[in-house]
Amino acid sequence: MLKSHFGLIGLGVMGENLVLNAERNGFSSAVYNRTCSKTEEFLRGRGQGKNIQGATDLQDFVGKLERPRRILIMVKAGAAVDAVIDQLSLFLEKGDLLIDGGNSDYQDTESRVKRLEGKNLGFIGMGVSGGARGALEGPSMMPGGTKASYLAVESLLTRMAAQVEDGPCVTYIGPGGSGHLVKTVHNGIEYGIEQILAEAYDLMKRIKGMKGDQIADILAQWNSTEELSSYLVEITEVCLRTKDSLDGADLVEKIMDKAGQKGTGLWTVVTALQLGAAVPTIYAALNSRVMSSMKSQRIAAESSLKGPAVKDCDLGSSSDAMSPLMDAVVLSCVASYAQGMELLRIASSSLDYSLHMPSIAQIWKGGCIIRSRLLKRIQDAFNTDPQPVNLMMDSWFVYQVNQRLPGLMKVVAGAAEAGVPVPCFSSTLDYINSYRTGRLPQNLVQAMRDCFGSHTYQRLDKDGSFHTEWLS
Ligand code: NBP
Repeated sequence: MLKSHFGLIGLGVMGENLVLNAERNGFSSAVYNRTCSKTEEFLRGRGQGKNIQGATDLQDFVGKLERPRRILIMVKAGAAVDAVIDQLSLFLEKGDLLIDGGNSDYQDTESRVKRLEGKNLGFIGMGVSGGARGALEGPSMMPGGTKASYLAVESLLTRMAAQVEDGPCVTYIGPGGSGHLVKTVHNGIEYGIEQILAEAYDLMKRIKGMKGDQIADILAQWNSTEELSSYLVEITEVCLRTKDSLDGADLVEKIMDKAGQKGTGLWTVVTALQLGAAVPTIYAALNSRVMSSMKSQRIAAESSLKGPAVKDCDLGSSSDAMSPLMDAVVLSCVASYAQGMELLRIASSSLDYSLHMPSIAQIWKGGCIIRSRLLKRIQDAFNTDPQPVNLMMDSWFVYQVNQRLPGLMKVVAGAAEAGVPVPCFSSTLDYINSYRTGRLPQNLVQAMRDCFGSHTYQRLDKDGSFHTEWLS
């Protein structure tokens, strides 16, 4: 049998769809999965009649690939990736190239790139976004590693990727673990937008008493606007319209209100804290998932900790697309992107990644979970100024903030009076209010620190470090 162009290890949801994508684009493929029965099942099912051959062990798999070998690893992130690399390395030869397409920690990727490039093997750490469907039809891909390794797989990746008006949704991200860092931050932004839409749903449901279809109608209106047209708004509308086949009621109302928060969302926040980047909207989304997991405590507290009775407030009406609520959603989404981009800008400089911000916005415009029309505005902003201090200072975004801030304030105030939690909306409001305040109260924090710990402080009116004997 002829040797295959491309190899894939890990026939999970993503691997299966990615190999079908590669094959459809003209790359004959070989596949291997730790549990052999899955490989057989795949070849008898979706892989049947395709230019895809199966392998029973890693030596057999490597032997089926043309040289230099190009192998995509799609297994669970963490120890499984190292296990696969270690076993596979025994059979690889100089010039062969591995791509880890899972959601790996960018610091693990940093060390894998060094370890494998040191053995004359190429290694790319690549974020892949788009879920099962994106993997099959065209995902957004974020490959990092050496430029030489990227060039060796560029034609494969550009053909597999989603396409938008200005090109494929893949580009060389940068050295080391940069591809996985960018994917991590992509997922942090995704956490933010998901929570923002959940808060909007909760307010419409609890304060206005709206049902799934009525809320979905509002989302359909939002999805037709430049500011909110996006994949996540689109699928949220679908989720809200879906009925339970058992009784025809809204299916979302039957789903347990608990969400996990390990992996990329957590890493986004930890990395931001380590690098000194402010990501309060994204952090609020992560924290909301933590709070959601305390289901039994929340049920117990419901009867003891008394808040106000839920009462009406001005969220707008269906005839104006719930205008103040839309303002809150738009500004919170803008804040999620702005915070994620700011984190990437700071990481790029701290880690020497030389990230090209307009290209990152460009490859997120299609294929991935956070794709949206807003990303065109973000791309334009970074094309105008590749290193803006903050996306919100671009003229189009300045206009959005100034127009929509009163709406966001109204919604946060109304939610507070009604006792309904809106962590992303309120964090966004604090973020914007802090960012636009020339003098914050940290002068008093510095005074306290000097008072109890002689930490010294700086003055506005003269240079140097100062200490006062506050308690004498
Ligand atoms: P999973 O994350 O569920 O991983 C399943 C695959 O990992 C199977 O092929 C399994 O083999 C293999 N595997 C495991 Br688990 N431990 C292994 C080990 N020690 N050695 C060899 N193989 C091992 O699959 P997935 O959802 O397709 O995700 C793959 C990667 O892509 C993950 O890092 C994920 O975070 C990332 N990702 C997922 C999505 C998504 O929407 N699902 C999107 C973007 C990225 P087995 O069959 O023998 O158990």
